[in-house]
Amino acid sequence: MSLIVYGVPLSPYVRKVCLCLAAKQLDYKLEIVSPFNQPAWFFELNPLGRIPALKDGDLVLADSSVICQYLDDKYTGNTALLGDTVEQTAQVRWLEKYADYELAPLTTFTVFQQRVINLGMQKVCDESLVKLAMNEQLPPHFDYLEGVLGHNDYFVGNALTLADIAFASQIINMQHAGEQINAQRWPNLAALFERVKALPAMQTLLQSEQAMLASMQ
Ligand SMILES: N[C@@H](CCC(=O)N[C@@H](CS)C(=O)NCC(=O)O)C(=O)O
Repeated sequence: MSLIVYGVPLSPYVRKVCLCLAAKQLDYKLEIVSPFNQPAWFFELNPLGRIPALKDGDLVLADSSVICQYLDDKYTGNTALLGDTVEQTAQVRWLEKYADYELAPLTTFTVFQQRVINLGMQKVCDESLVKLAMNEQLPPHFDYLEGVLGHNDYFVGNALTLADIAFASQIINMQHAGEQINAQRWPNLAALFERVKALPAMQTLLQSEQAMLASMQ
């Protein structure tokens, strides 16, 4: 198999890459590299030590955005994950960045970090940080994204794109930490999340993630 993803299933960025690979119907192998204890050889693939990295034959890439855009460019096949027009592609990139850089610090690096990683490592969970993220910091982002989505089924071009995948990948971490998008306040966003979560590829990933979460308790 020529496609290898390096990382762990609970990383939202690894999840994003795996969902893109599945949408492209590409087979791949996931080689486990922990972001907390990377082996020395991994720094040859990514000098920053961050997961995910991808190997496609001789090509090595790091950063989930770069990887997903490469996959979309290289394996044009059945689905265009970055939209059908230049304008759509720009919108997808913006929303992907928004998820990766505005949601991630809260959904993953605060809520998930405190409730799941810290507790799994026998460290203290600072609930005040979780509450601040859920009650004050995330709502303006959800307001914005609810407005962008409107009553559409997906963020861009009414088809599944990397924008939806990146968004849902972050919300999954929040959900693993026991939190939900309030469906009364953000009904369209909550429905989008359920739509992406129902994808067979996501369901398959979630099964192995649940097993991993259970083993951490
Ligand atoms: N912008 C990067 C972010 C990747 C990232 O932050 N990964 C985390 C795990 S979720 C990591 O590897 N952290 C370890 C470190 O920074 O040393 C991407 O999209 O791939």
